[in-house]
This record gives sequence, structure tokens and C-alpha cells, in this order.
Amino acid sequence: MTTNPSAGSGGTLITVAPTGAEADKARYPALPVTLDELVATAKECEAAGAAVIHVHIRDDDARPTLDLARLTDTVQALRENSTLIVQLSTGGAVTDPYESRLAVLDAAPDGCSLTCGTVNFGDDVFMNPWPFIRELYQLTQERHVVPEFELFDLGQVATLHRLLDEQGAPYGGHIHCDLVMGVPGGMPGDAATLVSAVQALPAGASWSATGIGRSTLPVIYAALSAGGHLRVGMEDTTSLARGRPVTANAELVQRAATLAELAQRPAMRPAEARAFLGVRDQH
Ligand code: KMH
Ligand code: ZN
Repeated sequence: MTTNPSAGSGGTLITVAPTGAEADKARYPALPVTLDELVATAKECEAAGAAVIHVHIRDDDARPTLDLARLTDTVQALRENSTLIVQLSTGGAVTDPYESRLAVLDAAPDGCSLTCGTVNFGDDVFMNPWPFIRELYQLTQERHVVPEFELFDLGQVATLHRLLDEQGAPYGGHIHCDLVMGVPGGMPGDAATLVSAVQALPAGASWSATGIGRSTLPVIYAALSAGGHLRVGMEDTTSLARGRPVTANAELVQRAATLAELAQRPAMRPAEARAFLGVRDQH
């Protein structure tokens, strides 16, 4: 099985995805939706063990937005207040047009997500046709933004191979993937599926995994045991356990860091993660 031979010191890269585009602020008051809330979250999560922040932003009414001025301010504020690697979502919300998703790179983040295919997404469809994937990938290469390949099912792994074969290596030279498991419509969040997906990844790729909702813990344990990295946050789960809502994203990061420590693969710090992922140093 491919277990990430290029995993630096052997530590665990923890990405926090604190907001997402789907969770409702009125229902989940701990969701960071303003810039101040996001910056405070970033600081707490860095202290708890995160090295990367996967960012979705909201407008004044807490609705998802890809407003470029807001994105640019967000990148700047996160850089000024943390050393986290700033990865902007190019997935946005299912309603966002392709042009706005491509324009995310104008905010000059360290990294961005790049989903490798269309997937059913609950009652919706998260659209990622091949021409869009290719254009976004070419843009990451031109702008020197490190892509993280988001994989919601096994067919998307095949598309990742096609992308690399046709378009060459990503900026930074290192391939890092994120298995997003347990989305209704995507691959299930269990150990057997995780192992199948990891076996299919390109040689030398590193990978993290995240399990949506109830699959959060099974995916964390499976990923740690298979040599992978972790993504956690309120984008993916809003409860710590049945009847225990998350009260801060840092709780999820802290739990992931504790489990990584127990697995004797402690949380990577941002400087090490930067070198590991091939991200330019902005600090
Ligand atoms: N909000 C989902 C439709 C990404 O950030 O790149 C897409 C998503 C993936 O969250
Ligand atoms: Zn996202």
C-alpha cells in the first residue's frame, strides 16, 4: 500500500476546515463567519496543532461568498495573525459559477483546493467537469499556488492521474491529496474504502483524509493507521460526539493532535508543513 514515503519527519499534517459553505451560522453559533471570528479561530487552531487552514468565507449575512476583495483581505489577515498555510477553497458553494471559482486565485493564497470530478452532494451536485479542472490546474501552475487534490470518490483518483499525465507536476513539485469521505453521493467513510483509495494514488503522493459527520472518527483512525494526514473542522462535522456540539474548531484540532500524538506521529508545525508541501514562504 502507498503510505506516503515523503512524509517529512513522520509527523501528522493537520488541516483545519473551520467554516465550509454549507453549515448554518444560526444553527451552529460556533461557526466562524466574520473575519474576526476566522482570525481568532486560526490562532486557536494553530496553537492546538493545525498547520493548514482551508478557507471558505461568508458575507455580512453569513452566506457563502467568493467576493474577491473579501478573499484578499482574508488571506492578508490570516498571514498577519498566524503562520498557518492559507489554502482557499475553489469549490465554494454548489451554486458558485466556474468563473468566480477560478478568480479565487487572484487573492494569491498559498494553496487552493482542486476537486478532481463532479460528485452528487446530498440533494445537490458539486460540478467539476474536466475542462474546469484542467483550467484551474493550469492557473495554479502559472500563479505558483500549491493545489490540494480533493478526492470525493475513486473515479476522481483516475482523473487526478489523467491531470498529472497531461499537465505535468503541480507547482511545488509535491502531490498532496485529501480524501473527502462520507459525503452523501461520494465514497463512504470507512477503513476499507480509505485503503482502496490510497492504493490508487499516484506514487509518492501524500494524503490526508476527512470523514463527514459520523464518519469523522473512523476516518481519523484509519488515516493515522495507514500513514496519512488529517483534515478536521466544522466544514465537515459539527459535533464531537452524539449530543455534544462543537463549541470551537480548536476542539476538533486538539482531538486530532492528541490522536496523532498517541500514534507517535505528532502534529507538524507550519514551517515544516510548508517545506513538506512545497509552499512558498510568506513569513
Ligand atoms: N462546498 C462544497 C460544495 C472545496 O472546498 O474545494 C465544495 C467544497 C470543496 O467544500
Ligand atoms: Zn471546502
